Amino acid sequence: MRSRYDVVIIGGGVHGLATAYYLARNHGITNVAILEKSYIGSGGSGRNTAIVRSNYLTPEGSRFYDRSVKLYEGLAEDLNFNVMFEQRGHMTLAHNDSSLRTMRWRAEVNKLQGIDSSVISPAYVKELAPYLDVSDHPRYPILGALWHPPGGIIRHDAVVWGYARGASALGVHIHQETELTGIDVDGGKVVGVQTSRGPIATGTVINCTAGWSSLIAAMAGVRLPITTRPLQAAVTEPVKQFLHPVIVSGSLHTYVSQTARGELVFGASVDPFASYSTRGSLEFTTGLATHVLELMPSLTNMRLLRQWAGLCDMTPDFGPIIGPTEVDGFHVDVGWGTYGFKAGPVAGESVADMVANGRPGELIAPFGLDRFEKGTLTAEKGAAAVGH
Ligand code: PYC
Repeated sequence: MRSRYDVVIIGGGVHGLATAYYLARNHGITNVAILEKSYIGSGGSGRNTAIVRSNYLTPEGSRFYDRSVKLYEGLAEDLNFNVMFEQRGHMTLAHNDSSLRTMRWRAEVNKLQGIDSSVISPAYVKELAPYLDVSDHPRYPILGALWHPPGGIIRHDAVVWGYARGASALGVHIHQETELTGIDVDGGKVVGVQTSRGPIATGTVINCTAGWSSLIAAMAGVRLPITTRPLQAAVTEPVKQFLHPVIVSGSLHTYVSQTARGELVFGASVDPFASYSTRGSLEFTTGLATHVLELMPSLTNMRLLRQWAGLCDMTPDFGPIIGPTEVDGFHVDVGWGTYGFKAGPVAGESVADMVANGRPGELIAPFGLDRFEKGTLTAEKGAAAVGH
């Protein structure tokens, strides 16, 4: 570990690693350290359900996440690392008139941004996902769906390892098992950090964490409007391929995809309480099973193998907080709620750009911390995979 770095990034997940990679590759800034208190990808980047999409509700959200989809499309080639991105299509089911209306709204916003999204009929839903119950007698009938062909799934660990290898090859130092213990601020400006392995002098610190982002910001004296909630997920035993697209049901609080290995990966809404726990609960499993069987009754004999939780930093408007803070040199890339993994590449690219150029670019300008004072909130809740 050097005694001084030009940039210190807190968090060795996809956001921190991508930021370091683009700082080095796009801007030649290589005297960069990433501090990770555990191992790379041990937080949200290794706990999410690996879904990538850009079918958001607001123009600024759709535009932003679409850049991420584009970066994900070229990532294997860019990093020379097989990230196994499979654009199988992303289908959000509408079980009532009001969700159908939101799906139409999202489809129109998406189309205006040049994003492939449209509302499809129950017959086409059945064609794309034959195991779904599209009869008219379920408790939650399928009235249609938002269909987004560029969406899909990716190998999230490979994304982490690919960015880490790319950044490291360009000279970035990745310090695992190195915990941030303090941020030194003098006269309103960052001058260094304290770590479990000693102090580092620096004029630029970027908070790229999830789960602990508000506690880390507090070390610099910055308050963030964030509450942290667990989000649980589970995986089944592997079975023969039968489910091609990613299926989302907001009303049933669940989403499911099938990995290349054949396992079904399920997720749900965030837990209804603030916590830093990453353990699964029986309540989640029983709720999940009930909802999944309403969608696909034929799964009744499948067995769950594992369940776990990740931590989601929820903001009042479901938009992230990216940009400078009132402390000179202390930047944040936080507050991703349940959207963090899919934003990794574009957040990394944009934050690197902001640090190199000294101001936030167009794509991230709507997501500044000052919006909570100005009242210019982003309203991205309607694009959540499931209701929260
Ligand atoms: O927004 O697509 C999503 C999502 C899936 C799991 C968590 N968030």
